[in-house]
Amino acid sequence: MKELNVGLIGAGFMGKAHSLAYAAMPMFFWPAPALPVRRTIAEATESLAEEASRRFGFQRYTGDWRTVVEDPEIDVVDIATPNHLHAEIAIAAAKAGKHIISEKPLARTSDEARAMYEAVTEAGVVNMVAFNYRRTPAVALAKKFIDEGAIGAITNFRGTYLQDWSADPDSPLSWRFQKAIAGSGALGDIATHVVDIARYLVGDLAEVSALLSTFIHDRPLQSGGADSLGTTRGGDGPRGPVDVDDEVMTMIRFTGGAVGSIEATRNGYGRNNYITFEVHGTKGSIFFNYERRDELQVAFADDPGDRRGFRTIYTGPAHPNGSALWPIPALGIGYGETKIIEAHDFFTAIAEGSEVSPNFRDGYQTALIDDAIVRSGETGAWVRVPTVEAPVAAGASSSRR
Ligand code: NAI
Ligand code: SOE
Repeated sequence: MKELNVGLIGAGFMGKAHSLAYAAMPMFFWPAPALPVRRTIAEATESLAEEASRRFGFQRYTGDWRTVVEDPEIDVVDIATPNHLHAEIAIAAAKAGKHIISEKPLARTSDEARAMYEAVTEAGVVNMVAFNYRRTPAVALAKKFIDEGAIGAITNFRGTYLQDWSADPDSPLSWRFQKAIAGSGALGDIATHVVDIARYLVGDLAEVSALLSTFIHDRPLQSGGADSLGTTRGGDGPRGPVDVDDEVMTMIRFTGGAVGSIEATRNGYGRNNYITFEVHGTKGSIFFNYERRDELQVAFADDPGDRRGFRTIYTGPAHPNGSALWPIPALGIGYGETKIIEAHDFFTAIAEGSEVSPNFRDGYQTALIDDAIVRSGETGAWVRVPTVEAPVAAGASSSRR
């Protein structure tokens, strides 16, 4: 079985999730498309990298990500750093001929995302952006129902991503509140996942009308590399400015004519990872809530009147990727499984020399939507979303699945 050497850059929350996925992927998907070898891990310093290599099972470590990109033995570069490093690392990795998976958002701005898309297109390497929520089996099942016409022509998509980890004004000023590092706030961090799901399920967006707000204007400075995601309190120490949005709400119009809305906040007490979507069609509706991620609710117009309403399907072996996961519906999947499926699909594309989705073209298209949302928030006007042109070289077209 072919082995692929992985160089992972960034050993925080996503470093953990991706390492777990590389270790576990062949245990779930067997025979594996190729075996991931956890070769080298890079962190901001050599000592962080050394510790991460022991924790996450990597053979080598480095305090300089360029070592990974320049190593001829590395096949795959995995970018799990804060957003400001995605473009520089991905462009260098593409030039070095590496296959690349980058965490979301692909970049801070659509200009950066375009440069990344052009670099992988030019290099012809397999590329993926890690919008893993679409790999939740219930979300893929929603896609299957929609593609089969089970709920008819789509008229409305309502999506939310609500969290509360930063609702406390004394939770620390992580990199996620700094425009120079993150690019934007709730928009790029979490709304962008829902934008990806909206595109996956319904199609491309034509225009947006948005409102972005910031309610907490400064926060206590945070020490240490990895984001504490609100698990620590800053206390009375020095504070720094928040220069990104706390909250985003946007109306959307799809190119196919459907309408809808997307909302996101990280300050909604009581909501934790409340990714929801409700899709209405001419023949039925679908509802999903990630906090109950094994369930998909469906309602069909042709159900008899005395029993019409939402019914719950528990995902299991009969559903997308289900046969690789657990043998009985409702045994339950976790966040980790979405990353395992993501790693499987990425490695399959490398092994087969095919494309995977969402790829950098999708990440660039999503960045164009995010930029349009920002512009609409600034001007108060509806803003049209440009469409990414067809690929200019082999290996870059978007094939959604
Ligand atoms: P984190 O703050 O937990 O970890 C980032 C790590 O990168 C830290 O350990 C930091 O020391 C390291 N780092 C910083 N500069 C570096 C450098 N020059 N070289 C090597 N390592 C460096 O952040 P987290 O939550 O892991 O986020 C990383 C990326 O993943 C972000 O783009 C974020 O948006 C994305 N993300 C995606 C999620 C998803 O569900 N797909 C979930 C969480 C984050
Ligand atoms: C914080 O809001 C965060 O870690 C996001 O960065 C991720 O993308 C999301 O999946 C979980 O929450």
